Amino acid sequence: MDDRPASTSSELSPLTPAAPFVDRRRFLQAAAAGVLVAGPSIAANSLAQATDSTQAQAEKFLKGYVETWLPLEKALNEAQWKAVTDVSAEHTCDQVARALELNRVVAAPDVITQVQLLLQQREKLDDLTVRQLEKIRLRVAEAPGTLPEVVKARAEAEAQQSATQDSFTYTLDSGSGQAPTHPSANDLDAMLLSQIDLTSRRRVWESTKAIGGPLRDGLLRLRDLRNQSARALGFSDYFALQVADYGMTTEQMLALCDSAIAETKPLYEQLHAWARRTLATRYQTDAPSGKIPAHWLPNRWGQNWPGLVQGVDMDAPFRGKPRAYITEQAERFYVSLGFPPLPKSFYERSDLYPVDPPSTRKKNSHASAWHIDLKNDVRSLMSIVPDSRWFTTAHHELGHIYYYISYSRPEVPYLLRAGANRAFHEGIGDLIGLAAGQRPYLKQVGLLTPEAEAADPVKFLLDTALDGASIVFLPFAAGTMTRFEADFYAGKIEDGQLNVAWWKLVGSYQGIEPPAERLEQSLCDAATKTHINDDPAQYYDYALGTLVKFQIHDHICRTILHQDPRACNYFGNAQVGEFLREFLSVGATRDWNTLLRETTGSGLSAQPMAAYFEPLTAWLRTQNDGHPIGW
Ligand code: X8Z
Ligand code: ZN
Repeated sequence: MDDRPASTSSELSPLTPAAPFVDRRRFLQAAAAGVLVAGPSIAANSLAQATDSTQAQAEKFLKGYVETWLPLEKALNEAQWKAVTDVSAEHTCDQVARALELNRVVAAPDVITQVQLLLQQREKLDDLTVRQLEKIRLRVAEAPGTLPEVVKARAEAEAQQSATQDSFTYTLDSGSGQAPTHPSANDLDAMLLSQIDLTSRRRVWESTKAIGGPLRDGLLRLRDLRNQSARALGFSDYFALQVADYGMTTEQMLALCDSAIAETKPLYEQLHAWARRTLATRYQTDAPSGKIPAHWLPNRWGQNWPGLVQGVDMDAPFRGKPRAYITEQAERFYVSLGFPPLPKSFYERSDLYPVDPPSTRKKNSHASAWHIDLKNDVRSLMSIVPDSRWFTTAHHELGHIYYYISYSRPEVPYLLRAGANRAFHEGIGDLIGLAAGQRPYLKQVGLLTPEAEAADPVKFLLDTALDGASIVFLPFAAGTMTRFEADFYAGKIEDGQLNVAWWKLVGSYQGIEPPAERLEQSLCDAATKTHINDDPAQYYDYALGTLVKFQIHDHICRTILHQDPRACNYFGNAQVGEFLREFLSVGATRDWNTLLRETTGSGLSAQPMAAYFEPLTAWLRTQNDGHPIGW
């Protein structure tokens, strides 16, 4: 039974709709200057029939829009897929050409005019129609046809930035006079996880940061081009445009993120104090009394801290398993909940593994999920090696894939084949990842060593708090990343101060410091994080997705499974599957706040996440007794 009242004081700040984005003055000026000339286009006839009702006009407009947009969108997705799975000048060029072709039509000046005119009469339109028009409005601001030069320059700069990033070769100095090596991102991550010599660790960490320098100028240029697009449609900057998809302002989003950080900060401080002593013991040196040096941590950005808990070696059961096992076992979990098996084309078209030599093909090393045609062509890009991190990531990516599959049905218009919001999309796979990390399930499928099975439950909880999207992750996602991008697009960071601004945030939110001063011209540490380049101004999606994950998990455990949220088993439970499909299958046709409330009985809240880790806080306080807390 869900006994929590519908609205509790622990809910994060209530949301009010963001101010309408339409800058009437700018729009009318453009119209007067003759910029908004209707040419032959998808919208040309839709408002012509004065006798039609506004609703009928809108429907006609949407029909024409979708008919033109969908094939072009599919062609662009195909071109982008080729560009990220096989970086080449030809694929980059093709991607730019497809993007321009799409933009010319879907963000044409007359589309802008018609969408704005229709939205001015929103009270005459049904909810589903308004939602679709809103999606077009936001899409238009990505590439307004009124600024053709900017749109072209941006498409080229985006493609170039991705190509620079995805083709980057890491170089690791041996430190012993021998020739440097060229490890993959996976190799570097494995070294950060296992090496205990601090000099070697620093070399590895620094080599992971070398990618930032070549991306610096492109990022600055992209900031300006992205801002110009968004501002042309009345948004204060590009960050505000991305946040508008939640119906929120930048200030509301930052306040929401800050309150989630504040709610979990006492536990983060305890974890931080415990981790710096644990790491100091591992490296046989003194524990810092303040910030943790970045190269001490087992992740390039300190966004999670896996492998610190003794007796909880989650990688052991994966050693020696075939790499195909990772995705197939994740698929079995979804299928056990009543989701369909993945289409055959998923396995034929996805790119799931690192490139095997002798091939020299370059591909993006970060995981992603793709909905190529907004129907049943679903694919994933990964670089799976059999370990626990890729196991969690595979569940995350299949979460996106099963979301795509669930809302690809005739009742959901193509324009609304998206998550209730982007955080929902990120949260679903993480939810199943959290469920697949529970000991009863791991034991059932033979993924629990006897040692881990015997470990104190609090040790398991500790590992969950440190790893994945959880307590350690929040200050990075909701703090460092979100604040950096908000400030960056708002013009609050000077071009010559990117590293200074980045490390100030890392220091204050995460309590982490670089091993030495970071030079400004040759390095750009923010740009080492792929999302800053190719998924801009959206990282709060993961922070809010983390809250959504714990909120839904808590609800499932309490009201469907009647099991302890920290030791439960979803596997094979059809009722859990039905519950999930009910809200996944509506896509973006419903207001996300209402949907979350109907689904879990509460608005967005960090409380279920804090409650999940409650036993850990008491344990850490005892462990840290007498030691400094904070930085
Ligand atoms: O980027 C991702 C996914 C793809 S949507 C693998 N994640 C964030 C990251 O790696 O930084 C998942 C958790 C956070
Ligand atoms: Zn994701």
